[in-house]
Amino acid sequence: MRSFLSIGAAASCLLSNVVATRIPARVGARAADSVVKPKVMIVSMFDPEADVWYGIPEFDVLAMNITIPGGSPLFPDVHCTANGDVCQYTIGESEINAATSIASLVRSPRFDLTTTYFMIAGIAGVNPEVASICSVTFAKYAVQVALQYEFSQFEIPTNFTSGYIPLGAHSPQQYPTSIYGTEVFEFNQDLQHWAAEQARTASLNDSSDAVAYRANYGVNAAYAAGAAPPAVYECDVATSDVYYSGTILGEAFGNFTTLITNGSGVYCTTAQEDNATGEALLRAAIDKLLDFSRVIVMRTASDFDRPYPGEAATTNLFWAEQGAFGPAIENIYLAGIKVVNGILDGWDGQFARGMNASNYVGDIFGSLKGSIEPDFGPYTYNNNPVKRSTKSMRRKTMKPVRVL
Ligand SMILES: *[C@@H]1O[C@H](CO)[C@@H](O)[C@H](O)[C@H]1NC(C)=O
Ligand SMILES: *[C@@H]1O[C@H](CO)[C@@H](O)[C@H](O)[C@H]1NC(C)=O
Ligand SMILES: *[C@@H]1O[C@H](CO)[C@@H](O)[C@H](O)[C@H]1NC(C)=O
Ligand SMILES: *[C@@H]1O[C@H](CO)[C@@H](O)[C@H](O)[C@H]1NC(C)=O
Ligand SMILES: *[C@@H]1O[C@H](CO)[C@@H](O)[C@H](O)[C@H]1NC(C)=O
Ligand SMILES: *[C@@H]1O[C@H](CO)[C@@H](O)[C@H](O)[C@H]1NC(C)=O
Ligand SMILES: *[C@H]1O[C@H](CO)[C@@H](O)[C@H](O)[C@H]1NC(C)=O
Repeated sequence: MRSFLSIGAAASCLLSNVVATRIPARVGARAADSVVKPKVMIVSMFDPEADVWYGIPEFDVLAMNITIPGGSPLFPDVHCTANGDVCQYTIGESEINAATSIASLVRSPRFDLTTTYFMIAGIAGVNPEVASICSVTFAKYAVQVALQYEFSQFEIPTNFTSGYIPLGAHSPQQYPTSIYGTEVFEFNQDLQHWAAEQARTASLNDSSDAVAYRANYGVNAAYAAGAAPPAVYECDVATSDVYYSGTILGEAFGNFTTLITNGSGVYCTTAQEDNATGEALLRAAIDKLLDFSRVIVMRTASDFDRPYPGEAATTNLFWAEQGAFGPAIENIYLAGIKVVNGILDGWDGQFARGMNASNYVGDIFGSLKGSIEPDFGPYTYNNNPVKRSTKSMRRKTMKPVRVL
């Protein structure tokens, strides 16, 4: 691993070709460090997701490496094109790595992210009720599904549908009464629609093993989408450090997604980071370091979250040759490049200004104080239910939350 100093020296040599997107260092930044203002920041979680962006014909993100103090020891550098327009950052897997890496990035003096589009681009498990393996999905919601009570399967009351119970509730179907703030994030739906449209122009990768495996799901009409060829979907992502698998937990977390989004979320993919990434981005957005309406969450489907009828859950997770990992990785690039190029090509006409969301964007607390009210959440904090109907009321009631 290279030290921060040597990277800084290397970067300042590279930076001698001054480019339009670079602006003078902010007060407080090291004199030798110039500030990079990316148009797009691609966020990967581990090597295979990152590698698809290296050695591609469209741009070279390995032209400039910038070490981020506080980043994952495995992935110390943000990688950028020479002109700083496109960067790629690997944040590490699971919630703690994701939150810590993003929190470090958004407060790095080496970057101005105020107009940057963040494209979270990773693989995920997929719900066969909504989509098939190798598909590409864009989320409106990210839901932290395992932020709940849990009993061992040996102690679950016989009348409970799963061992997970929302915090502060007394049964699985009850709405939580204790809200931490990271349960749900809602992203810009206009940007989600636009990104999905771009991705639909891509021709997606698939494999013969995946074709054979998904056909098994066709015997259950509820899994018709799981048996269909890969496509681009707009549906929501679950976040859980626990890599859960099987029909019962898939349904339980699907139910929780429905519950916590007041019926508007559709659980389709499961991964280990997006709510953590979302929270770190949201906190930076509160401090005006970035624009939360410029976040895209793209997940490609690398495996089914549950077995097909008749198959053991363990077979689906451990032993089956689903054949979707390679195509899902490939599809991050095939679909994602359309989104990145769309932003770059449309920068001057539209994307520099931003794309206003016609839906609420932000967290369950309404922390961003936008003009649109949250369409989910009970707005409770520390078990104190807070009724809000007006903006002025929200300001008052949200204040204690923001100082924490
Ligand atoms: C940036 O880092 C990658 C490895 O992570 C390396 O292959 C590449 O050469 C580096 N680029 C520069 C300009 O040093
Ligand atoms: C389960 O049964 C217990 C005891 O009869 C009851 O108190 C509880 O409400 C039931 N829970 C559900 C989810 O039905
Ligand atoms: C998927 O990608 C692999 C590896 O690049 C390639 O060999 C295969 O032909 C592609 N298949 C389709 C259906 O695009
Ligand atoms: C999911 O919700 C449905 C409808 O309320 C219910 O019938 C089902 O048992 C739930 N499944 C789980 C695993 O909680
Ligand atoms: C977004 O909305 C704001 C306030 O309603 C408006 O001033 C701005 O021009 C809009 N921006 C775009 C790109 O439409
Ligand atoms: C969401 O559902 C909860 C629980 O039913 C309710 O308290 C809350 O008011 C709902 N929120 C919205 C925005 O409808
Ligand atoms: C957390 O994940 C849930 C489900 O995937 C999603 O609806 C919510 O928007 C996410 N929150 C953030 C802050 O990303």
